[in-house]
Amino acid sequence: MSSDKNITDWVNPGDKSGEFKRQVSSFRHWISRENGAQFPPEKGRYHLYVSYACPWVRPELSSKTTNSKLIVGKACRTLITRHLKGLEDIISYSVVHWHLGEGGWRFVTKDEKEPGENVIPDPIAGHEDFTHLRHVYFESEPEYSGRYTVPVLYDKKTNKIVSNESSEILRMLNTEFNDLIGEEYRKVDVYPEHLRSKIDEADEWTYDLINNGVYKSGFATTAEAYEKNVLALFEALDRAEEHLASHNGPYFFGKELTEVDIRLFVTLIRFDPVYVQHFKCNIRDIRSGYPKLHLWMRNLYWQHGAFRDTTQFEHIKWHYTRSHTQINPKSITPVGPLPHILPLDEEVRAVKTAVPAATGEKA
Ligand SMILES: N[C@@H](CCC(=O)N[C@@H](CS)C(=O)NCC(=O)O)C(=O)O
Repeated sequence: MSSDKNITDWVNPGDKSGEFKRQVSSFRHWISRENGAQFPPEKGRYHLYVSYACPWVRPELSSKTTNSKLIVGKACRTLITRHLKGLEDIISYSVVHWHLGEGGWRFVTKDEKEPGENVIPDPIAGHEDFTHLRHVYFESEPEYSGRYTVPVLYDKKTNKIVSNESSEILRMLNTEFNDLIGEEYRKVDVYPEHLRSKIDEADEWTYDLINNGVYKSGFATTAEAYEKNVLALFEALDRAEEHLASHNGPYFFGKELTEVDIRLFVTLIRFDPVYVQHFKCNIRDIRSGYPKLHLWMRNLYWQHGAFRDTTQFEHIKWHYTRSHTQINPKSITPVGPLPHILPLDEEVRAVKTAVPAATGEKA
């Protein structure tokens, strides 16, 4: 990113539409099992740089779960997949500091203690002087001029970034390490052949209107851009709610957990705690406005360590409310909603009254 730009310039200041346009990822190599591949799957060779704050990331899961008012675990797409596929001993990971400041994501210093596992200085040998993720980008490409985004899949052998595109990283983790993992993990397939066209179709609208829709609403710098995007976002949430109502869960496509669950979860888990107020996505919230989505999300969270343990609400809330000073200049983090996620068998009052069957109670 050139030095005359601010990190908070999510919308190009010269862009009269006021609309946020996400940049295209620049590192698009693939780890591949094919003979002669430039990046073959190997135990211990690759590293994931992630942020617990960012829905695009994929942190790791641990067996122990902390569940207090403010801490609930750690999250993200690529990390969820890493855990589901049993790749913990094969691909290492580390987490950047939750604050996104000038110069982009930074690593914690040796003396800093932030919540969550693996929030550590850059652990790669030779990176002792790297204070920011941008140093990893420059190491790979000295002339790099884009944004320094997470996640980054990094090759420790060649000191190159393999990919900074989470949807592609997710697919690599799903299949390309299958020769290195046990049978129980090999059979986990979040992009199964028979559901591919449905997954692709769902990914398309859920990505544009929901995952990116919250950002397009929140980063808009004109009322027109905001209103257009927030209305489209809620229409898409209505569509997802109807979809779930017509499928027998617990997952988006019924009995099989797919990448649609992973991709949608990371946005919906942030919805009530952050997007409702910070990005003005407040036509409804999930807990009182979308009973099916709410139940689907809580099922993933409470029944699967891969989702729960990768959700770190402190990183999530602090990141958005204290990094986006163009939206929240005083950096005050709203306390609620409390709890950040409801237990599986509890509903907010409005839902209990309207849909008694949701909790099994009589009206
Ligand atoms: N296409 C990328 C987008 C990733 C992305 O936008 N990451 C955000 C965090 S959610 C980021 O790192 N932003 C930092 C910046 O733009 O300076 C992906 O899906 O992997």
